[in-house]
Amino acid sequence: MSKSLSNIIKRTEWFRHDRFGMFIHWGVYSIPGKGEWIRSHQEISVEDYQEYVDTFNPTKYDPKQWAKMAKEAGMKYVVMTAKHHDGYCLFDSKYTDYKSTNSPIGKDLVKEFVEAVRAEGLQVGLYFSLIDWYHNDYPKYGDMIHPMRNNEAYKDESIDFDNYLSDMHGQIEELLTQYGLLDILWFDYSYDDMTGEKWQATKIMEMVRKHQPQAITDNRLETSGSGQGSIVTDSITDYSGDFVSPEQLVPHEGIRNHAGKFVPWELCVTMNNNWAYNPTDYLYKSPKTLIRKLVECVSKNGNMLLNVGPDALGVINDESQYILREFGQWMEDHKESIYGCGYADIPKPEWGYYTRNDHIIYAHVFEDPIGPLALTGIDKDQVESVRWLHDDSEVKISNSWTTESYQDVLFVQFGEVPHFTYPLPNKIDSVLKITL
Ligand code: H79
Repeated sequence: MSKSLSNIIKRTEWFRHDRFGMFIHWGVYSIPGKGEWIRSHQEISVEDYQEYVDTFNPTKYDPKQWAKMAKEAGMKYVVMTAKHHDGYCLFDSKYTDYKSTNSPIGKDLVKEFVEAVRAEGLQVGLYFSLIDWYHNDYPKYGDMIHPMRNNEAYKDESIDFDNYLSDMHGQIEELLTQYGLLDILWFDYSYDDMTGEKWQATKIMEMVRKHQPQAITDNRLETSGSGQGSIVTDSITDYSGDFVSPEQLVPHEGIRNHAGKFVPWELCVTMNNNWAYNPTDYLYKSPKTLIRKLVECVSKNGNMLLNVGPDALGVINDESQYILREFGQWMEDHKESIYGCGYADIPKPEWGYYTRNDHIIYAHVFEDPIGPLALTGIDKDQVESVRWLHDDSEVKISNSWTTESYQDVLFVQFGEVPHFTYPLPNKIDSVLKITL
């Protein structure tokens, strides 16, 4: 099974079109509310973590509500943590007792999730941790990140890593066979020598192709959120994945392969500074900042997967809901400049970003101009019309700056558009639709 970038490009067609998705980090760790790394950060033993496992009872779990919020925000796909590094499964795995069907809630939460997301007409994905801090046969002492990395009791422990792999593969196969069609498998993550064939990644991909040939995968069977992997090289492995997954960082010029061709990529990003629920973390990015980041990703041929961390009961907090609603309002008027759009192949203008869909260029104007605005890089003679995207009103092409040297530059002059009247509303950016 050899892979090429053109296969990847074909497989990811819907993904590159849709551009915007929701990430959900949720599990037993949502109870202490200090993020999903709590066991590692505080070096908590399995025994001490058990109180959360015993009390996990998300009585307000309503994935239909989550899916609705995602849809109303303009998101087109949703990816949830079926299992995070703590090893706790939100699905009914026969390879472990550490699962939600054994909790007070007693439900297969993944099953309800995938059904709810599909019912909203969205694509559905599952996050699966390659790392497992619960399994007996996962390396502990001396591992970079394991909660027991410093615990001498595990120093001379012998483990059967093949047994771990067999259970881990078994769980992946359960997800691939018991939850209907999956659009994305989001594996997380490779580090140190824990990468590629150490996970028996070829075998994992054979299972994926056998059961879910349409599913796309991230690149983390090979790398972490700061790596790119073989997808950008001229020797793409079977387990390169279909997209690069930069974590908490927007690549400064998109992501291209060795030959200069763009590869699919997806920024995953938190609203505050935690993936899973942490009510003491108030450092939310503003809706305006996040909307601009989505635009920036699209302008560089990338996607954005925006995270929410519901609380232990399953409730998405007010701050996150507010951000989602602001996205929804902006997307209602401007989605045409996001879906199906990508890199415009025009140098970035100093006032914002261009996105493009074929013969239509969208100018995302981040600044209030004084006088005429230069739509730099666009051939004046090719322009058929310039309109505001939100109301289709015409924008005047300006003749107010016509010295010799600027005759070829396309200028527009904004009139009395509401965006620029006093008092300035806290409005997110408007978009010009330039038809060639
Ligand atoms: O699921 C989310 C994270 O839990 C997981 N990937 C996203 C999608 C993830 N978080 N961090 N990482 C993966 C990379 C790990 C970075 C580390 Fe560290 C730096 C591990 C050790 C040093 C961060 C800082 C975690 C511990 C200290």
